[in-house]
Amino acid sequence: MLRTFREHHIRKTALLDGPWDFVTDPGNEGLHGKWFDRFPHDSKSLYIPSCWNNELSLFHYEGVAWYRKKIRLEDAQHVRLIFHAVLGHCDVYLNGRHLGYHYGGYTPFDFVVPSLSEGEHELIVRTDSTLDRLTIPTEHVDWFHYGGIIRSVELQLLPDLYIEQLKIDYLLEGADADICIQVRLHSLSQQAVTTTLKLSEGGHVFHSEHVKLEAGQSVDCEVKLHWSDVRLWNVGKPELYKIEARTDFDDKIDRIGFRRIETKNHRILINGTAIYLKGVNRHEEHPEWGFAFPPKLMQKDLDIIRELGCNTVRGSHYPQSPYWLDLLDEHGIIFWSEIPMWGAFLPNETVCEPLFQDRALTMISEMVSMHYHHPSVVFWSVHNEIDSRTQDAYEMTERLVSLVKQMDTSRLVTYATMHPLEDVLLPLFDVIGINKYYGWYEGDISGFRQMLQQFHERAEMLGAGDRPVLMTEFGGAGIFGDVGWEPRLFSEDYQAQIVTEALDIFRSDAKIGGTYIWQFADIRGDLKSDGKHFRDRARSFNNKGLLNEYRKPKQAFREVRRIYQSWNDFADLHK
Ligand code: ADA
Repeated sequence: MLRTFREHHIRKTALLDGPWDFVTDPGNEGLHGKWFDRFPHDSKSLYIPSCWNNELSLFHYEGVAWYRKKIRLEDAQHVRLIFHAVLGHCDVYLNGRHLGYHYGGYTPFDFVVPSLSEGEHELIVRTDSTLDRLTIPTEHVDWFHYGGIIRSVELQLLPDLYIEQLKIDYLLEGADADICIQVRLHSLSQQAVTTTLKLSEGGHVFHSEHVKLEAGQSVDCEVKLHWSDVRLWNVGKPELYKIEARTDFDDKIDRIGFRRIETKNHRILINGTAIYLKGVNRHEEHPEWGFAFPPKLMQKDLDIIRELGCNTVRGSHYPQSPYWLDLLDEHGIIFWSEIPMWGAFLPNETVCEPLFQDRALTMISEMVSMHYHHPSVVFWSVHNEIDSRTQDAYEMTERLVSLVKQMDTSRLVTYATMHPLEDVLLPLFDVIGINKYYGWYEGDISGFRQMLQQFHERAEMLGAGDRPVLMTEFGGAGIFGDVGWEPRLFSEDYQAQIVTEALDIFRSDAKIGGTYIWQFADIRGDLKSDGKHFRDRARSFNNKGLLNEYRKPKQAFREVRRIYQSWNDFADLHK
């Protein structure tokens, strides 16, 4: 299940999920041995989507693995293969022919194969999950190094003339929307083709035209409209519109919500009303499924997050599933989306590398395209905890921010800094996120007060004093079940104390616009006996979850629920 609604009624689509042939290639022999043409006989069967590390004996495997699926076509067809997410490097081969390469992890890529003959075809995928100094994330990252095809693979049968893209933009004035809909049609035909193009919403056709395409041509159709009195999407009050583009041969449905995003007096405004953000950081990860997170569990995460009283979630630290965002759209919950540039130990030389920057730019562009229509997305974040004190970081960040602004001017661009008192990037952003762990990694909890006071002065000095500031990470580890009388490090009691006292400090600071607790649920960590990082990750987990990894609540969950449920969603603008 990719979305909570159908994206096509006419176009034939099928998920290739299920058993694939699978073989690891620890010696990286497959390319030389032409495994894309001669798949090894000693493969096993692996269910897709999944992370291979969740299989017996493959827990620690990081490296190359090959997958094969045989597909059968009843007739010759134009075929589109969509890989909704594959971790790391990925090469795709069809019948021995290289279709293409993709680097990434959490965003889709696709291949169109015109006129594929009837009969059986062999689809082979080579993936490489190896992390190094130029991958995103790099090898030093605080989550488990999973590998695999983590989201569905989809097969679509395309007509000669198909809808390549549907893009919907609008400008809102009160409840009046100036809408611009772009539909890109592409022809795979040898002859000229004509079609009607109809646009509709809720069964009501509001635009119809005839379009002619020459052989092999792409045509962009642009439709401008003015709608009055639209129902606005809002926090806790979601209103959604399904827009359908339909030709004589094909269709594409997407969903939008009308809302205006602004900032004022350190606040985030939705439709002119200031919202106080009550959030958590959520990894889309589970010990049994890794990053191949099933929709059923997304529903459960949503229920728990609503029970907690949250009105926002930070998708730490990578683009999360469209299905998850559909759920947030449907419940009026704000989402922070980011790319997996996780920087706590990122050397400056890496930041300067063109390959590293190009990968980040591609990830941003794919993230923005994938989540473009979700009304829940309010923040695009370009990195987390890089060394934000250097000129090199400034130059790279300028490139990343300007790409986001080129692609989308309707949302806020942000990041999370771990160097709030030395950071040189503040003026580049619409909103500033601060990650700090007083009471855990440094000093005691009251340290937040002094840090924030200094931060606000510095932000003012750098010309960024008017920006909303969000506490994007804070917290401490509590091992599930370790409850007692004394608040020791790693006890549920001390974790609850850190989080509650910190929330109290932030709420009384008029320049803080909201809080994202680190973190929603415990996640697997990447620990090595000879590694120098993350030595405090007991059980090989990051234990700062309000819930454990199986979504059982800790004491901190109950405390935060009490606090978040007592706070209003709306904030005072005049403080
Ligand atoms: C960082 C980081 C998180 C996590 C956290 C922690 O701020 O952004 O991914 O590693 O620290 O638990 O230490």
